[in-house]
Amino acid sequence: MTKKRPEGIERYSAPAGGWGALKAVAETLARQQVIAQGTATLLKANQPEGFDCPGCAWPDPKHTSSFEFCENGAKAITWESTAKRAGPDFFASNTVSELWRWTDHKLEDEGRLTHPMIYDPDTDRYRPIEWHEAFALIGTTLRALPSPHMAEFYTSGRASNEAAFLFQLLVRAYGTNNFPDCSNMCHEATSVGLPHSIGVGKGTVTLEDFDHADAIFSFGHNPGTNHPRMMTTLREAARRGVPIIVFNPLKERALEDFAAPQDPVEMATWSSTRIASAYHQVRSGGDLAALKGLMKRIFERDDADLAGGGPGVLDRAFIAEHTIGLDALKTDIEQTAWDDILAKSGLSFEAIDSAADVYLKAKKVILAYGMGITQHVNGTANVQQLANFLLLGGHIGRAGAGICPLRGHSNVQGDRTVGITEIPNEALLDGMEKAFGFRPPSDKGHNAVEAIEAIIDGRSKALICLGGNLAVAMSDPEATFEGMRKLDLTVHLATKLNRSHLLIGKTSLILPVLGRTDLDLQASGPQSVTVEDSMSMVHASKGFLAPPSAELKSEPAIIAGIAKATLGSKYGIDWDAMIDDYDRIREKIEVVFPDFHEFNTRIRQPGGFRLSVPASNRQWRTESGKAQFLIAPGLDEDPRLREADVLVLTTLRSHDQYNTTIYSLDDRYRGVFGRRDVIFMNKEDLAARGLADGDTIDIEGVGDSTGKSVRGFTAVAYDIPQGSVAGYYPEMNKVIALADHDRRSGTPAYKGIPVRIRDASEVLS
Ligand SMILES: Nc1nc2c(c(=O)[nH]1)N[C@H]1C(S)=C(S)[C@@H](COP(=O)(O)OP(=O)(O)OC[C@H]3O[C@@H](n4cnc5c(=O)[nH]c(N)nc54)[C@H](O)[C@@H]3O)O[C@H]1N2
Ligand SMILES: Nc1nc2c(c(=O)[nH]1)N[C@H]1C(S)=C(S)[C@@H](COP(=O)(O)OP(=O)(O)OC[C@H]3O[C@@H](n4cnc5c(=O)[nH]c(N)nc54)[C@H](O)[C@@H]3O)O[C@H]1N2
Ligand SMILES: [Mo]
Repeated sequence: MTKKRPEGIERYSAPAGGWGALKAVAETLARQQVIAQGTATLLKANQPEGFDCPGCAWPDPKHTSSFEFCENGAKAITWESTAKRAGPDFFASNTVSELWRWTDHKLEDEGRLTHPMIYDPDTDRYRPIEWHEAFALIGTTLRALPSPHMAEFYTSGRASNEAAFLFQLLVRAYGTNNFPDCSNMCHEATSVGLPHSIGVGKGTVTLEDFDHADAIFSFGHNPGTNHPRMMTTLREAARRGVPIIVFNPLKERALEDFAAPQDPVEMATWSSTRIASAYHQVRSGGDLAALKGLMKRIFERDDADLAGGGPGVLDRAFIAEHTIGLDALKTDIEQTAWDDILAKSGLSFEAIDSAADVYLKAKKVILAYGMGITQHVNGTANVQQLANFLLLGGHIGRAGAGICPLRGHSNVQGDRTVGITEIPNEALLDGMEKAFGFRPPSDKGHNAVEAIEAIIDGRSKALICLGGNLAVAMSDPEATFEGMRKLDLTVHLATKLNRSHLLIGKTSLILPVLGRTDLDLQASGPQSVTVEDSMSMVHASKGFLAPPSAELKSEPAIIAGIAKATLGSKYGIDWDAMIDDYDRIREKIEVVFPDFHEFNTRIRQPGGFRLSVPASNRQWRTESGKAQFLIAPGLDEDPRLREADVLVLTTLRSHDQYNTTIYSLDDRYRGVFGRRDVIFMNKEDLAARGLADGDTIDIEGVGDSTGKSVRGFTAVAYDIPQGSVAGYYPEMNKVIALADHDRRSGTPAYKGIPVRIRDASEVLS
């Protein structure tokens, strides 16, 4: 007799994709009441004359072919192009205190924001305000601050290059580098780690490289949900017989087995393609050990080959010409014992050996990675070890090979490129001076964690958010919420209502923006914006839907409005001209960042253009002028993990969510339906605590996160390595302290939080 599973928990054994994905899209269209225009909207995604899909940063084949079917892209698009509206009537009938009790899903599901709104303390409601009054209020408050460093300017990665560039211009002209951005919570470990390794903080591969790779390594990402169009690429590679080696604690369905909804044969025959040729369930936080194991095996094989009179297995010509640091790396790896590698990674010697074997047989290796690598206290070290691994075989800077960080938001990479950074370099400052005639401040500003700390301490008094849901995305929401409620000014440029907007300061404003799909009409006619994908391709995006309300403004127009009210004629910047015609913004981008030369011409070519990535051509812009093998001594990610009874919590996105946006409570491929209050656990870990599948549990943070907890969740027996547990983001953020972050990049350690788990009936100490 099979035991009854907890409510809403089932086993999903079909391939990912397939008919289930098509059904999900139909349901999404219906729920968002966009059936008539919805299909037409979807067909304009990622077309030469269409808009860029806001779902993820995976490139499309030159943005010239028909849109690849993508269930989660469809969800992102319909969520934005919904017929539902949250207008003045809605705000008049709900107090902020009432709205606070709504779920995150319900807040956003009310629909698109239609009017600029200001909080009225007398009624505890948001009420409409005229745009010019809103701008004046923001300008007056910002000017009244004793120092520009007392304001924080957050960017979420949907903002276009044009919006982000104007935002950094406003902020630098105002006088600070306080640029917390979503990248600080995401791929910051890449931005900090890779420049030392290979001289650039971006990926080196293009989509075409995947056609030529003969081995693909995948670390810590879940493309079936988060980069679904990557599945087309992985599927093609798998069908060509390319080994795909996955390192992930969870058996993500799409990485195992995938049915392509565009493939008539697979759809008609209910067949599918096996994706991973080998699936290694590394322990959460065990990647450093796994990578050192892989490299140890490569060095051992190299030594053996040399001893036998062979040439060795490393790419010695490449290493000699292009790298430094090999000997130090080898010493470090040799000092790392196999026993420790196996214990920390949770993998067998045979598993590591077989993966090393695939690597050594391949001539061209691509390594793709996501949040499973970056969101750890040693995220930067993880990223640098990935680079070491590739450099041993010369797999960077040649066709068919390279490193492929999977960026998150659709333009998070572009926002960084056009100046959203708390640490401006000389080139950026010089460029700004050349373009606008003033030299911006050079002192380091706040990243996301530092901004929240400053807000909590009362050192920062104003927060302006270009999109996003910072308070919910960040660790330790309770402390973050309390801090934000002490602000003098909160301003949110947003498409939809979320919890961050309900954290009321002395003055609080919500400013509704046009989205990607909306027509953006300015004085010179309809405007395009530009975005950069994970592979450094820049292309245009042009919305075409009638905006949800005539009151909406574009992000660039709102930023210009704030700028004029705050800065007046300071530095003689012609904000109006840039809004009348976004070509004028792009002309300035080109002056600041010469890589964008002939920007307005090249962006009009179908497919756009690729920004230069020097490492792709084996030009290394590092301190030494070479690619650098870098060491990360030891293996212990975190000594707290050695304490008794401690498990490592990793936090995940469900299939039906976009970051803090929760589309529904289902997570189809993991077999979870109608709920998110679950923790996936290994059955041995359950048994060791006297727990069973379905028991109610409490989760409490350890170390920096001591005192943070979540109670009353349900334990679910799951295929996950012993010692690792998983729960959903953002629910689990309550267990994570702000101090729990990568020591070098500040990226919160969302994937490696030490916790204790107990039966909810036991009183926690
Ligand atoms: N539909 C949809 N698309 C999205 C998003 C979304 O929320 N929804 N978010 C966007 C954003 S901002 C981002 S950053 C990306 C995120 O894309 P991913 O990086 O795929 O995001 P996560 O859900 O955080 O999943 C990380 C994966 O890492 C695995 N993992 C967890 N811990 C570890 C570990 O210690 N080691 C290893 N090797 N693996 C581990 C998990 O099992 C999971 O498969 O997606 C973008 N695209
Ligand atoms: N525990 C845990 N926490 C995490 C993570 C994790 O894996 N685990 N992941 C982290 C990562 S990778 C990221 S990137 C952050 C995400 O952090 P954010 O980027 O701050 O969060 P989102 O949920 O993407 O923001 C959603 C809101 O953006 C607004 N929005 C949507 N489209 C637009 C638009 O076109 N313009 C404007 N102005 N606003 C728009 C809507 O109002 C919507 O409510 O979360 C981080 N937090
Ligand atoms: Mo992200």
